[in-house]
Amino acid sequence: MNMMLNFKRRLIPIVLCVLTKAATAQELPVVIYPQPHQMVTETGSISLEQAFYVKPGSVKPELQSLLSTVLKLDGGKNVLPVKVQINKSAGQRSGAYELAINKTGIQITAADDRGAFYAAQTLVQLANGKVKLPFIKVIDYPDVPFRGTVEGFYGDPWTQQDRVAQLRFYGQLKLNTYIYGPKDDPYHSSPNWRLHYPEKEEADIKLLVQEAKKNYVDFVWAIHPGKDIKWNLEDSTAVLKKFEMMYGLGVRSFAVFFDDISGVGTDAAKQAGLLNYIQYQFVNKKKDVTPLIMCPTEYNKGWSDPKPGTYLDILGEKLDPAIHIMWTGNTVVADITKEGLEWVNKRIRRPAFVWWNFPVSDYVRDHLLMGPSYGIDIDAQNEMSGFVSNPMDKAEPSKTAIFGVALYTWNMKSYQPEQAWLASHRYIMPEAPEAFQLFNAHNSDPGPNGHRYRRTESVEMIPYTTAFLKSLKEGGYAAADAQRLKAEFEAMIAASKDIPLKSQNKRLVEQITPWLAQFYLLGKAGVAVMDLADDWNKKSYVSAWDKYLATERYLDSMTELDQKMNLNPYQPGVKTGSLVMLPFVKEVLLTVGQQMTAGKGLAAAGTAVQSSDQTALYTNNAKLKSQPLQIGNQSVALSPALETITLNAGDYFGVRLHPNLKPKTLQFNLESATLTNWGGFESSADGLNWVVLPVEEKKGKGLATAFDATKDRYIRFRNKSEKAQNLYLKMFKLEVGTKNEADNGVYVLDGNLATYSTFSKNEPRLVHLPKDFQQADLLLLLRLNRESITIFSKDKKGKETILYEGNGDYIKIDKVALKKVDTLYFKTNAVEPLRIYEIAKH
Ligand code: LOG
Repeated sequence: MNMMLNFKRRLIPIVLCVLTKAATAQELPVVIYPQPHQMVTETGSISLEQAFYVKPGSVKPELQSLLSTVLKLDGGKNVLPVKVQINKSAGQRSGAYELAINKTGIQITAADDRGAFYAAQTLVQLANGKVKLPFIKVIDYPDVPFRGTVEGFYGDPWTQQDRVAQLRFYGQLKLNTYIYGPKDDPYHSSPNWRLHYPEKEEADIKLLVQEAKKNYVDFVWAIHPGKDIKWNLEDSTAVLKKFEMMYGLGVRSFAVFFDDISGVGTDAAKQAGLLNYIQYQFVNKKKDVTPLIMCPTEYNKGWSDPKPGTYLDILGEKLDPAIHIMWTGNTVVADITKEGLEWVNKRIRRPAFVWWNFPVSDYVRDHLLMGPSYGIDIDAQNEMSGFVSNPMDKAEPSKTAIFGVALYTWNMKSYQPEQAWLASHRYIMPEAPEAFQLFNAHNSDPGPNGHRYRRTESVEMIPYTTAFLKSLKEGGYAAADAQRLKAEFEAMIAASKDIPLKSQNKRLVEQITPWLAQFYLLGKAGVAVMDLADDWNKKSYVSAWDKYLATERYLDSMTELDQKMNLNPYQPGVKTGSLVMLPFVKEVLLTVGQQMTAGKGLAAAGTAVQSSDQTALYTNNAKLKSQPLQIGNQSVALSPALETITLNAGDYFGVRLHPNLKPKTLQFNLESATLTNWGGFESSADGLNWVVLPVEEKKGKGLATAFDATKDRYIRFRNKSEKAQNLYLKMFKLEVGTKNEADNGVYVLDGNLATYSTFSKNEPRLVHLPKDFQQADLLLLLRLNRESITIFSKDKKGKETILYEGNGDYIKIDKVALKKVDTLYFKTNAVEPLRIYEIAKH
């Protein structure tokens, strides 16, 4: 699924096959985004000091104002004409145009006003930052008729300012479609889809429609009535009435969404009936409304009934052929392939209108998806009527991916994902393109998720991280790789400062701020860990331990930030570099750590954790089988899912706990009014014998506390009825504690630096030493935060002998001083917890 991309870091503008006949050596090649279908530059140019003339009234005002941003239109001597003609000869498709610049002036011939606007956009890109316009001939048109975005995610909808900025961006990149359908707008969906928008929202929408018009973008207003629609005349009329209200605000494009619903609303024939009704009663009557778009309930192959004559075939047969049907691909979040589209097109009897679920992040809210738009088939042009990207709730950062979608949908065959991505950085953040690129390169994979959708990340670094780790594990030190990696971590620190400092796009910076902060810490942790490896290689042990602790402090800060920022109830936290760079830092830390203690402790004793011991998801339900767990210090939760979950008879989901953990409280929200009529909570010690777990519950929400804390390891919810049932997995969270306050020795003598024992002022520690430790020189690896500790022994009468007092982290106690004692005692006045990582034989 993940095609590997080979990115070259190049920041000079990428030449996308431009035919440049006579560019002189000093001139940069002409680059236009999206790449025109034909563009020929000729010898000669016109100075931008030249005065131009547009015949009054010959062009639309928005075209006039666009042209005036780069051309002197105020007349003067020796003026050259700008001639604009609307003429079908320029191509049949809306947006097609021809642009010629030569010694007689500028000529634009376009299929429609949108085409003329696009010609002017091309002209603006030709002129921007230049002193002259090249003689040129451009023949251009879009490959996909409807191109743009669908604001169709869950979570905070975009703000008015975000949307205005998006519409302008679309105009510049020749995108013509913006579908308004944020799941969390109650007037788009249930319960309020039948109602008027409040005045303020109405005014905002009116303004947006105007802004969209100025940018030749169709503002498509979508309704999502399926959760509670009744298939009667009253509700059909309610939809029509709502559309009339929106029409009154200026909206001329409409959609009806039936995704993510259950119950009577999912009936294909009824849905088609409603859409056809709108087609006849509204669209056909209005004359100035663009083709209707509908999102089906079975909107991807994975969730479609494959049997002939079922849902998709019914839609295909019954839905008026003028109406578009949306499709997300083989799964909810998926690559778009020609074959995949062919499969659905046969059933729906028309080319699908692609709803691409990228870079949407509503199912992985702790990640940013800043990577290239790849996995979209450049042979699929004829299989689609439209292509819209569902973006992140963060509008500005989504532009990176949308830029790629603009290039892809305009000129598909020429589309190169990685080159488009490289170009996007300069286009979106011209003040700091290198920093933005570096940030994006390490913030692209969504992490493990229920949709099993993954992206490449940190591609350029993988050869270095792989080679370095391999050598490190074999006891070597790959110096050149180390140097490259350290430089990358340093660049990450610099980028995290450069972006906010230099970028003019304050909104973008604001929206990625938590990730920038996290990126900074990752850079710091990376530099520290590379220094650790270097010190270790040079046998500078004391300094190495210092670097070990420094790395860990940065990692701790990352954990802390992850627990404090972006606290949404779905996937809280802030992840960065989570596919390659962060695991690399942790792996180096662990590897050097193991080498520090290798052969010196009880390394072999019980460090390997049985996989059957690990806390894990426990389910037999197909839709949930990849649902990630959110494991915290004192909790284990299933990551919430956005869509309806159908549990077949006997289906269950829950968790299996590590044997050392005990369940305390289960909190759940499954949003089903009839939950306990058909399902129940259960617990078990072995996954075989189950007992009913009593719960306090109301409308699918509630808690359970009556656990057998010593025995219960499995906790689940099960459909006990005879038939399939629906629910929403909003929350399934178990508060847990540890069974036995573990013997400090377990953590301190395990030869594993990843585990440690903590202690502070009022909780002194003791560690029983095994026999072979009692007569050995000992090395103690601690973290004291510059506080001091006392380590002492006691004789039979309780008399204390101090073995160490001070604030060193790397402490040696020799066997002579130790005098064969079997217990070490630790005491501190520090308030913040201190750590004992390891006691090793030295
Ligand atoms: C929703 C959409 C959501 C997306 C990604 C469609 C047609 N509907 O699973 O609102 O943003 O997936 O989470 C969806 O994709 N449901």
